[in-house]
Amino acid sequence: MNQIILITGASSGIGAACAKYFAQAGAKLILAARRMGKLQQVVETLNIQASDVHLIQLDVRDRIAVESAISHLPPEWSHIDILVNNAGLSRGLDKLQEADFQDWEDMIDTNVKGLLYVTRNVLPGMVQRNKGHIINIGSIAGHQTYPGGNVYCATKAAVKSISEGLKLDLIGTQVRVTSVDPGMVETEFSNVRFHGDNQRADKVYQGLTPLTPDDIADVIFFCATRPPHVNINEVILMPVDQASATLVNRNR
Ligand code: NDP
Ligand code: 8X3
Repeated sequence: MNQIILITGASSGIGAACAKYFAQAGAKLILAARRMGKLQQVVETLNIQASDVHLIQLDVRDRIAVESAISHLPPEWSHIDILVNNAGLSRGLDKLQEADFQDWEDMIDTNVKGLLYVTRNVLPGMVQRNKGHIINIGSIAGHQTYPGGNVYCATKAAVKSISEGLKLDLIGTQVRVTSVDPGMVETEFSNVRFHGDNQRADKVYQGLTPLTPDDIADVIFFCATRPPHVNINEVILMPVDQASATLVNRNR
């Protein structure tokens, strides 16, 4: 695969698994996240030459930093073929009337505005070259709202609308748009949601077999490697033990 892929949120979970899948296929990787040390740890696990990976310490919530990072890419890294908009998080699982304002800011600024900032800076080059693929990581939370999910679900519903809007706006170009929308995947997601309460996070996956980050990366890789005339618009996947956002079999 002679392509350059930018993966946001590559320091953990689904983003790190995507780095592995695309590295194995010979892609050149631009990996972005806030925790540079974790990005470096991910790179150490990859079978990749140092010249085939470019790390960016980036907070996608910072519009100026995003613009600067993309516009200052070395020329050999500037023609991005695939963007995986994966950076995202949930904060809290509280009733709306009791929720924390900062949790809302974190989710909306990262999952919606951050995704838009990165896309807005990468997409003009794709349109100009008439080639590229935007892969957004949505969620079943964008399709179904669950108790306490209010704002997180709203951000993922926004991702769904943004993906659909992009597909409309890109008609007439060869740029592809895909939304990959998982159910429960065991990553740092629940630790982040519960502000480091690992016991509460572990309970989310108790008694069931959740999806793994590799399961999602496998689907993302499949979407990215279809013939150029094929656009996979949306993939929804969940564990066999999950039937909806709230109906889960915990009898494993
Ligand atoms: P993780 O917490 O393991 O990974 C999240 C990644 O996002 C990390 O690499 C983190 O890096 C990065 N990130 C968070 N905030 C920012 C920021 N402001 N700027 C840059 N990077 C950021 O969770 P997942 O792998 O599960 O999550 C990846 C995506 O998948 C998210 O969009 C999530 O909503 C979505 N998703 C997850 C599901 C699940 O059940 N796990 C199901 C459906 C969708 P760092 O902290 O270093 O910045
Ligand atoms: C993550 C899946 O069900 O916790 O988006 O919202 S869920």
